[in-house]
Amino acid sequence: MHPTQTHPTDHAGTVAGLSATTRAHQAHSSHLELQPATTAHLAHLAAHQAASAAEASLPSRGEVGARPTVTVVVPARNEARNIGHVLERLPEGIDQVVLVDGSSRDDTVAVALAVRPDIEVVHQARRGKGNALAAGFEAATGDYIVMIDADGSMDPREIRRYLAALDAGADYAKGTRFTDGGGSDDITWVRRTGNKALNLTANGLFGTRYSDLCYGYNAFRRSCLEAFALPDGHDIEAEKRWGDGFEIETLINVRVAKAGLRIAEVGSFESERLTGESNLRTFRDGTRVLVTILRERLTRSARAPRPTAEECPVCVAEPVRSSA
Ligand SMILES: Nc1nc2c(ncn2[C@@H]2O[C@H](COP(=O)(O)OP(=O)(O)O)[C@@H](O)[C@H]2O)c(=O)[nH]1
Ligand SMILES: [Mg+2]
Repeated sequence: MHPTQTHPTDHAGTVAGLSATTRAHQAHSSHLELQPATTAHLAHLAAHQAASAAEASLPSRGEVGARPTVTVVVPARNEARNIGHVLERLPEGIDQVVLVDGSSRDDTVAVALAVRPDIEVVHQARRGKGNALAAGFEAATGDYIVMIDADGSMDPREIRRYLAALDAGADYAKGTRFTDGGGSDDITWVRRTGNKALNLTANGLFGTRYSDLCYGYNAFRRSCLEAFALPDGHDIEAEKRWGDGFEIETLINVRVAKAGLRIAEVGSFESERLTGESNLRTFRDGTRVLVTILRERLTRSARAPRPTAEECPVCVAEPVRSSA
């Protein structure tokens, strides 16, 4: 269990040009985090911090250790026509951007390097978005790690909301299309219904209150990587391993909850992918998600007692829904 703690050198606290009111609120918020706070207080706090942070770019890095560093991991497979749009919209001040190329047959890598010459290109050993993310996380050096798709469906400017949620005390900031500040132009009726059913199943089995189990725009403290316990992203194996496919988000969500980490939900709007076709096959991948939920439930740590709201205030018991 992580202790409730303050983060004196956080993003919201170091964004240049914040108003005096905001600074006063932040001083108050540091105090609040030491108290047995109610989830309502914390929800209000996170929303306020998110809104404040949204007004500015990320702070420049400045002195080493002045604030948590940020890595953005972008899995991409044949996204040459979309990747530039995403990279151009990343907020300034990101410390590291990792592109994980899934053996693209188009110019994804060349376009990414042209738009962002400092991007680090990583190759994955096996197939699938999950394997791509595992390989990307291994290359990530940031204190905070953001995962965002390359198809243009997720707005990079929302990254500030996620970082504000981490600054407010969450270990894991989980994007959701189904809350205030969220929505989707990309999800079909079948996928929405399947996601809802899988979401209910996971919540029932793990005591979580996720509202969007299968969404891939999330951010987390690097300390979460231990709880993710993903298969080695660079281990060359012929067969696909659990976690290598589109079940990756579910695997992460469930393992974070099992580890008792602090989870905040962050409203996010999903647009249609800019061009091209989704790689996801609804029934094949939906089945993998369901099997993942059941497998995770059968492992021993799944029966660990859930943290109470007091032990884990910004968490699965009552997710914070930031709006920015
Ligand atoms: N590196 C890599 N990226 C992938 C792979 N499969 C999907 N992606 C990327 O993962 C993101 C989400 O995939 P997408 O096809 O849009 O799925 P959807 O959003 O669920 O419809 C996109 O950026 C894809 O390019 C893969 O096997 N390897
Ligand atoms: Mg997509």
